Amino acid sequence: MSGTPVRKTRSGDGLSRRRFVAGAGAAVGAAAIAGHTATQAQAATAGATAAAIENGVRVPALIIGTGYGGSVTALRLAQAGVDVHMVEMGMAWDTPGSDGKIFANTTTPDQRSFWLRTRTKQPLSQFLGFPLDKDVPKYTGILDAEEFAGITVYQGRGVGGGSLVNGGMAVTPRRENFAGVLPSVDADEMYNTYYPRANAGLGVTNVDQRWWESAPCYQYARVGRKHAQRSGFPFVFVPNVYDWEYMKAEEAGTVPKSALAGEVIYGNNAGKKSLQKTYIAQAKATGKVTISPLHKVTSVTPASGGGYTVAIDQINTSGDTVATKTVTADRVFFAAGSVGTTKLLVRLKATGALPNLNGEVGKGWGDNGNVMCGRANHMWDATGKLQSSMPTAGIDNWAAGGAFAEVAPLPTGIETYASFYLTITNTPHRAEFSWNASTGKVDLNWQTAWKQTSIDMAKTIFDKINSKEGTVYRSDLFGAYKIWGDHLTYHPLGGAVLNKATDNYGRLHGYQGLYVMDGSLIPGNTSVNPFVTITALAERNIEKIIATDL
Ligand code: FAE
Repeated sequence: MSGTPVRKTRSGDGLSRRRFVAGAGAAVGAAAIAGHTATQAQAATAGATAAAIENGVRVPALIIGTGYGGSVTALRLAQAGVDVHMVEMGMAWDTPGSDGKIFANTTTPDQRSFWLRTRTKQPLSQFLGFPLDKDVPKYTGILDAEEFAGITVYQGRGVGGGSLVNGGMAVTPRRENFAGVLPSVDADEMYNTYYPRANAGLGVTNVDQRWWESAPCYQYARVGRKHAQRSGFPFVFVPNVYDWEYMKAEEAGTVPKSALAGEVIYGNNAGKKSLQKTYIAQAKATGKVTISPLHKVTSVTPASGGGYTVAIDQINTSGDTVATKTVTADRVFFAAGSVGTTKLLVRLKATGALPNLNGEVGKGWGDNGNVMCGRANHMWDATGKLQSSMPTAGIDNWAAGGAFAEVAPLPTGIETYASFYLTITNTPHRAEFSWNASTGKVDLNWQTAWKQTSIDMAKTIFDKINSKEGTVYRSDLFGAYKIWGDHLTYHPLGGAVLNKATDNYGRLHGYQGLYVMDGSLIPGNTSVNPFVTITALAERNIEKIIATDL
């Protein structure tokens, strides 16, 4: 008997469109069925802060962005005795909205969910043929779906960057793949010192496998394991930053549900150790770190008396500029994420603010080979009504097929019989950012057709599984009759590549005192989910910079 995508869940089987609320989570996607009334929560007013950076000040170190690279940099500089100012365009995310929660649920996006959009742009745009996106008030929400020609790049916005919205899947690449990830970096140092330091700093731990084996919320992952192994693929457990004891308590019903309520891409209200709870908390505790949310850096240029003049727009929650500030910084650390950092550098080079940046700036950008898909299982392979939004496992076919597939949740609250995957592939394609003087914007020359390489690599896993199991791909998640989620990435990497645009430690060529500290250093691919590598590389680089430059 073969499972078809729609048979078991359509309304004829007792599920009306209105009753049904679909969501997809973790490093996956999200959806709220059209017609479902979203929580019209007043969003968090977080953002205004008494400690915001003041116009005209001179600071020793200014960090642009508060994601992984920025947070590591802040903590280590502060521990070395340096006063640090972090500038973040997103909100602080420390104040509950009128529903009592800081973050919106995955299944009911509201204005808190998207960055300055009037309509949601959910990674899973459809379910059973119904479009899922809906109108929302324009607001400085948590997830940015930034559109370039041919690709939508999802990124976290707020204090904590991508750690606010991601699936917490904390994967160290296999050692044999590392030379392909960061060829100029000493692998021994990374695996002996910096990966362990990053994992400790992030609070990375493994799921209790005995609990996992019987937990209803990981039935989907156990089905994923069965199918992987029956087709001969290695199934690997991967660590996460979620607090497993909290998840067990969620299951027991003794604490408010977060992962088990499907919370992920619009934030987790409990359980996940985002950077706010790890590196940033530690950095703040030094007393030497100031964070200015809702402040966006617009320019960095050499100051006449030494250091750099940094122009900053303070914005309100509608995205309007309410004040413009100019400060001077002895050193500036670009940690605005692969897209944020690269857009700034490309514009500043082209418009004459930083003309000495080299010709590598803007190059080497990749999507970590991301492609998504779902499979329709047979009825005897139910994936569970209750699904934890935190992934715990992957299917490793990197060596043979160039694909590593995260066994991802689809936490809809109903039985869908679907298996869902975010696959990272060994794509060779790299795009370049360039300045478009006529539009005054930075363009990316990504080609839609390049995703076919990633699809072919993902198919080395899923064609085989489908053939073995007698199952089919789902074709109702990314558009009508569209199997592959090939229009997006969750993992932007590159644009200011290590040892090319910068030296081998992130110092930008052409300017003393300017550094790149984030995912833009990594040339387009990490072979697994990227944030542990971004964190470990930042640990390595800042240690060197503190030892030699300060
Ligand atoms: P990032 O974390 O993006 O931080 C950059 C920060 O800079 C952001 O807070 C920006 O708002 C801010 N910014 C940008 N421009 C400016 C400006 N001009 N002025 C001031 N601030 C600015 O950078 N990775 C994993 O390893 N495991 C996962 O399970 C996983 N799941 C994901 C799920 C989703 C939905 C998404 C979107 C990503 C996921 N990722 C995952 C990717 C991961 O979050 C991402 O690689 C890192 O967050 C990138 O870290 P960076 O430090 O480079």
